[in-house]
Amino acid sequence: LLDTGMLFPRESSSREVKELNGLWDFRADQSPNRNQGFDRAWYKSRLAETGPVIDMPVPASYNDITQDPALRDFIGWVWYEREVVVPARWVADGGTRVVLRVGSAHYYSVVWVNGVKVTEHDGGHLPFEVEIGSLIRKDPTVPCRITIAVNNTLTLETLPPGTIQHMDDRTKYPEGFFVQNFNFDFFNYAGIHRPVLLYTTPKAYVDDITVVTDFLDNTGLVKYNVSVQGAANATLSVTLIDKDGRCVATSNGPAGVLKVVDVKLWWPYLMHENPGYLYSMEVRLTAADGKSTFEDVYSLPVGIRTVSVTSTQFLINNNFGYNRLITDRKFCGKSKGLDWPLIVKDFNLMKWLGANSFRTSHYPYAEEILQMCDRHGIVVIDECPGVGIKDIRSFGKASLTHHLVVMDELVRRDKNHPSVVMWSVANEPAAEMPPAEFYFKTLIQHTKALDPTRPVTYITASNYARDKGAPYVDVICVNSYFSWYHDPGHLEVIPIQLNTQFENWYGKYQKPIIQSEYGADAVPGLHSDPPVMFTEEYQKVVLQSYHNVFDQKRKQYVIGELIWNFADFMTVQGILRVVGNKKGVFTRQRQPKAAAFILRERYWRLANETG
Ligand code: GCB
Repeated sequence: LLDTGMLFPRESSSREVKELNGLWDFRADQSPNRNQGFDRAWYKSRLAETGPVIDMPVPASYNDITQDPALRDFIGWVWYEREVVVPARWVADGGTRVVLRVGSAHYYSVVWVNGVKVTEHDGGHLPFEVEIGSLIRKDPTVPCRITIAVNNTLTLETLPPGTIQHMDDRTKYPEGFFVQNFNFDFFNYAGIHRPVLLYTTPKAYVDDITVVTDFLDNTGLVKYNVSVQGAANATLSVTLIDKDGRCVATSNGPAGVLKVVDVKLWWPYLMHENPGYLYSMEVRLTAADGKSTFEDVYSLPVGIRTVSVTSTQFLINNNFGYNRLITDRKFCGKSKGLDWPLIVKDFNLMKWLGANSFRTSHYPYAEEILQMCDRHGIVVIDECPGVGIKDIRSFGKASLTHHLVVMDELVRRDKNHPSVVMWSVANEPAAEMPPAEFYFKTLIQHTKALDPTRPVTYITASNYARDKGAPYVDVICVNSYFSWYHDPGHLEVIPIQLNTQFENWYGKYQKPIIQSEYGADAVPGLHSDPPVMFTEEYQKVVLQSYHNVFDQKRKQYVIGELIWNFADFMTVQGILRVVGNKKGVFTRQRQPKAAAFILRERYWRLANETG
C-alpha cells in the first residue's frame, strides 16, 4: 500500500502554491532508439544548450500543437524544461517543505531538479510529487531548473496496455518504421496534461485525510482520519464549517466523528433543490520540535451523503431516483490537456441537457473536474485507465500488479469526493478469457479493501454467460451497439436485442444494470430520411429506440443510461472513423447535433417525473 497521501494542493495560512503552467522548452528525442536524451544527459544543462527547442504549453498534449505529423504521431521520450525563481522565504528558515507536483503526464515520467534526478512515475493519469527543498540553491538569484522527460510508449504492462510492432520489410517500410498498437479508439494524446506546481507545507504537516460520511435522521456523521508526517506528537484540531461560515462541529485528535445537527446532505443535480452542498473541514496541526513550533492548516471540502446498492437499485441518501439522467463526458477540445474554458462549457452543456452524471471513460479525469462535480452535484463513476485489456498477456502478474497500484493511487486521490459514487476498474476487457476470473476477483477485492464504502464495477461488452468477472461486481455495466457494430443499418433489431440483453444479465446475476454505452456515429450535417447510418437522423432513432426499452426496464432494475458519447473526439486514423469518433451528441466544437435535443427533452422530462 502507498505510504503517503496525495492531498490536492491548496493554499492556506500555512501553505503556498506556485503554478508552473505556461510555456516550457520542449524537444522530442527523434533518435532511432529514442534514447539520446539519456545517453547525452540532456538534464545536466539547459535543454537549449543540447539542441533545438520549441515552445510547448503546459498543461497540454503536444500532438496537435505544431503542423508536424511526426510530432503528432510521435512515440518515445519527449523532454520538457523550465526555470523557476523560488521565493527566498521558502528556503530561508529551514522550516518549510517545498514540493514539486505534476497533476499527470502521459505515460512514464522522469523528473530532475538542477540536473539531479528526483523521481519517476509509472502511469499516465494520476498525480505524483516529490520534495525538492534540498536541491533549491540558497542564492535567490539562481533559478531552479526543472526537467521532465515523458514517454508515451504503451506496453503489455502499462495501463492501458499496448504493443510496439516493428516493420522490417524494407520493400514496404522505411528504415526504423514501427507502430504503436492498442485496443482503444481515442487518440493516444501525450505530454504533461495537468498543472505542474510547487507548493509548500511546514516541516510537520497534514499528509492525508480520509472522510467517510453517513447520517442518522437529521444528524450528519463525518468519520475522519488524519495522518501526519514530520512530527511525533502533533496536536490536531478539526472543525467543520458550513457554507455560511458557521462552525457546526469540532473534534480533536487524528481520528474521530463529527456530528452535524440539521445536516444539509449532498445531493445530485435535479434530485434536490440544493445540489452539491459542501461543508469545509479545517484540519489544524500544531507541533513543536524543541526549537520551533509548526502550524499547518488544510481545508477539505466535504459532502455528506451515503451510497448503497440493492439487487435492483442504486441509492444516494437512501433515495432512489438518480438512475436516469446519465451522460458521459469525454475529453475533447484540442487534446487531453486541462482546459478551464472547455470544462466550464461542458458543465453548462450537461446542465442544459438535464444530465447529472458521467463515467470518466476511460481514465481518471483531472481533480479539478471532480471538484466541479462535487460543487454542482454531478455524479461520477470513477474509471481507472484499464481500457483495452484484450491480449491474454496483459492478464499476467506484472500487469495485475501495476493495475493494483493504479487503483491504490486512484482511490488515494479521489476517496474524499462526494461526487464519486462508484469505482470502475476497467472498460471492455476480454472478460471471457480464463485468466480474467482471477484478475478481476483480485482487482475488485483489492479496490473494496481500499474503499469499503463504494460499489465497484467494470464495464463489460462480453457475453453474459461467459463473462468471468461479473460475479464480483456490485453493478452490471453493459455496452452494446445494436444496429451499429452488430446488424448495421437494422434499427428494427434494437427492441428485441436490448430486451434480451437486460433479461439475460438480470436473470443470471440479479444485480442492478447500467447501460454504460450505446449510440451511433453521426457526421454533423448529414441527413437522410428514412435514416441511414452516419446521418443525424439515424443517431436520433438509435437513441430513441434504446430509450423505449430503458423506459420499460428502468422501474425494474435498469438504473442508468450513459450515451456514447457526450461529444465527438479524436481517434487513431482508420477505416471506421471519419476524422475521429462521431458518436457525440455534441460536435468536438460543442455544437449540438439533432440527438442532443432528444436527450434534453428526455432528461428534463424524467427529472420532472420524479422531481
Ligand atoms: C466502445 C468503447 C469506446 C468506443 C466505442 C465506439 O465500446 O468502450 O471507447 O469509443 O465503443 O464508438 O466504438
